[in-house]
Amino acid sequence: MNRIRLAIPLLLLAASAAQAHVVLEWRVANAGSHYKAVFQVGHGCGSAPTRQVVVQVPAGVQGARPMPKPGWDLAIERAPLPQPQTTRYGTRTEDVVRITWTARTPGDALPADQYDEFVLAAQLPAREGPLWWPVSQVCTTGRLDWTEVPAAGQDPAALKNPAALLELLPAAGGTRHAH
Ligand SMILES: [Cu+2]
Repeated sequence: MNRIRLAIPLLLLAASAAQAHVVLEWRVANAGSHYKAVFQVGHGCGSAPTRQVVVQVPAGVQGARPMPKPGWDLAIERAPLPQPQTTRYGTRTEDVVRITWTARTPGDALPADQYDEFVLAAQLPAREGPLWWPVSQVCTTGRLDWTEVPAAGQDPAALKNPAALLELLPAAGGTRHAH
C-alpha cells in the first residue's frame, strides 16, 4: 500500500526531471542499498563540447567507485570522515567525496549534439528521503553547474540548475554490501 501511494509523486518527479540536464538514470533506490549511479549528459554548453564531468558525492554515501571511460582520465578525491565508519572489512577514516572525468584530448570531449553516461557505484545512506548529487559539466567554452538543492519547503521544479536527484525509499530486507 505504501509503495503504491509513493509511486504517483515519483512518476511526476521523473517526468519533470526528464526536461533537466544532468540527471540520474535510476531516480529511486532503497536506503542503505548498493547503487549504480548513471549520470546522463544530454547536451553540451550551448554548442560547446563537454570536456569534464565532476560529481560531488553526497554526505553519507560510502565507498564510491567510478567506472572508467575510454578516452577520459579519472580523478578520485577523498576526505577525512567526520567520524570513522566501521564495516565488516575494517574501519574507514576517509571516503570519496568527488569524482572527476576529464577528456584526455579535445577529440575525446563529448560533442554538444551527442549523449553519454558517467557511472559510479556506491553504498547509499541508510536514511530515507531525497539525496542530491551536485554535478558540474565543464565545456571547451563555459560550464554548467547542476548544483542547486531546494531550500526547506521549496519546490524542486522551481530550480533552474538542479543537482541530480535520487529518492531513497525505506530499506529493503536484504543483506548489506559494504566495502
Ligand atoms: Cu539541459
